[in-house]
Amino acid sequence: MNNPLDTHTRTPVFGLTRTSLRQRHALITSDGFVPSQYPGSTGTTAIFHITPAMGANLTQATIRWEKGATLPLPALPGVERFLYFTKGAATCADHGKHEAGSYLYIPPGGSDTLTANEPTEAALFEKRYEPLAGTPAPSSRKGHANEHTAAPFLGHEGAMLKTLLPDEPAFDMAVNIFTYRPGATLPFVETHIMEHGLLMLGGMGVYRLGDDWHPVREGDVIWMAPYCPQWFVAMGDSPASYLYYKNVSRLPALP
Ligand code: UGY
Ligand code: MN
Repeated sequence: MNNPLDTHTRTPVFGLTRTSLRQRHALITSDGFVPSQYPGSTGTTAIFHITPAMGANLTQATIRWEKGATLPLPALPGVERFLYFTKGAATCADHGKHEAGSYLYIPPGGSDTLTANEPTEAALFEKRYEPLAGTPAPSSRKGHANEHTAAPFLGHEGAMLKTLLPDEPAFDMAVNIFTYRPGATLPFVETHIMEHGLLMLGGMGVYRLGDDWHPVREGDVIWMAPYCPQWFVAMGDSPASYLYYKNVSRLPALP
């Protein structure tokens, strides 16, 4: 019998969901995902989880391609994109082949067309690039999460952090993977100017968002606006990991 509290499987649950939308943070769970056709493509859908329509400064989406379908990413002046592949395999016209665990950074104004070699899924982060006077914008980057070494976060061996993009002034975004052993925590409640878009890659735990505590697990999406107090504890029998975006290396806007 289906668990009546299970919101992961679209069991009828009498109007219940773990999804929670607040002014400064959101948890969006897969039972409520609604895909739309990706403009300019057949066989490709997008679920836009986080967008400026909710007050965010980024877009975070899940893109799904059928085998043979293409995802057009046209050049948009000043817009940068980061794709992290979670399933399948795709070939990019300009940036080679990708598989689960690999990533592609397309710099401001860049473009590509990605064709799926099998059913494929990727997380997409998109934002308007903030230029830095005297520093040229970055060039494209690609790689695989396995090529990066995780380091203890602030010396905590239970919370291991991989940074996928170079920590260089040209980059105004970071995309990282955090992996926690069960019971490990984000060492303190962070409150910072940087914004986050986050995808739970595996495992489970409890996320503190503002003054709310949410049970979270694989597939969940979280938005944290600037200054949203945040904390996490991993639970269960296996490690919990999440992919997350943050804006970095720029001064706050002045009024
Ligand atoms: O990079 C970060 O701000 C990270 N420690 N935040 C988070 O995991 N919520
Ligand atoms: Mn943070």
